[in-house]
Amino acid sequence: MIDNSIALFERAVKIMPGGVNSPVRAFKSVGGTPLFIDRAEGSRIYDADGNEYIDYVSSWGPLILGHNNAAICDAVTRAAKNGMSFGAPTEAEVKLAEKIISFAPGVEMVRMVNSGTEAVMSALRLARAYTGRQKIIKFEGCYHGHSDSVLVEGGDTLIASYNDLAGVEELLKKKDVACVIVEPVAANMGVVLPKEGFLSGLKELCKVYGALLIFDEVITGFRLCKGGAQEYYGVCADLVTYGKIIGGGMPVGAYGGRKEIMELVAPSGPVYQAGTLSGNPVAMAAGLAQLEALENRDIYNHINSMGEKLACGLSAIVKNSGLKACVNRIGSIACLFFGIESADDYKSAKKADTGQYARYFHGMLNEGIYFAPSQFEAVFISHAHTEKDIDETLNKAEYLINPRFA
Ligand code: HOZ
Repeated sequence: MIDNSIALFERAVKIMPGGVNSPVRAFKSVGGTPLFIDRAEGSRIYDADGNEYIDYVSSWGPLILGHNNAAICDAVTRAAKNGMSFGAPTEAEVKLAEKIISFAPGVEMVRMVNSGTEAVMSALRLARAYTGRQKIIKFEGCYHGHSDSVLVEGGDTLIASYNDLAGVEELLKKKDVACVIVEPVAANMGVVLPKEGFLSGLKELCKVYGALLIFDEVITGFRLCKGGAQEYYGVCADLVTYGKIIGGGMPVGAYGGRKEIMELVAPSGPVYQAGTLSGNPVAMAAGLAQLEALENRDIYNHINSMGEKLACGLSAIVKNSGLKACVNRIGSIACLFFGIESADDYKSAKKADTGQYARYFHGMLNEGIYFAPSQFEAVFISHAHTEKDIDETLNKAEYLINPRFA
């Protein structure tokens, strides 16, 4: 029974576009009524009708420690009691910046902003100023927020295919390019992993052609390991963008990189960028509490092994059922693609059977398992997910994905 969600959605569609504040939440690609969430704890979320679910959305990635983590909640409560926003510098932002710099290879300076969209928008502007060039290269299927340059094709935005170094070089040869921006692990076309040598190849090409390399680590930052994709793949980008992943659940973002580049940002340089809520003390407190917790390697051991258990279990289930499907996974991020045997770029990922995913999504939801309401999103495992959660999820998936399911 989801009567309260249905009633809330009816009210919401009258006053908000599509009834939501971010499109994927509207369940358009899977059909049905979006669940309105009331509260969450650990690995569980509870909807407005009191139904309980094991949550694999994890607020789209940032809740590495799970919902309502005690250390983060305490830090947020303490900070909020001291004032919600000052529009002035605080110790909290210095501490979080120091922590990010100590975790992220090659990042010598950071600027806090409020979202990944803002971080990317600002990093692109900075790359253009640094190189004196206008064009950017982005990859088909990679998502970098909703600013104009990264949503369009054409003009100053050149599109390459993920994992295709030759295609990138072609573009770099023809045009004066300011930067190449990439999700080091693509996680907005489902999950698509970089092939061996792809990220280091991009670094090399950028060096040869005088462009900057930007890693959008909104998803991978601090989740793959402390140093994010840069450390995981041993490739240092020139600039890195972060979003929700540094906020422990609060709205936040940041971009950073080498000092000589970052010093072009106002007020030390001419690239203007500002924001009243940038470095907000409550968001900084949440982010700092999360990053401090991530000093403990056991957290990564746990989320990665739970990720492996879930992904291997799902692979085995689809294999035994005779369905064509594949699971892409890295650490605690995964995606089950229906209808295809592999996905290594946007074109192959787009061939996935979205109808079959929708049936899987609703079947699992009915059983109390909340996966992302789109084939082209990811599963995120948190430190709060237990072996029991994963076993329960796999048992339910095994029951659902049988020969009749196809
Ligand atoms: N960019 C997120 C999906 N990849 C947005 C999801 C949301 O919060 O609705």
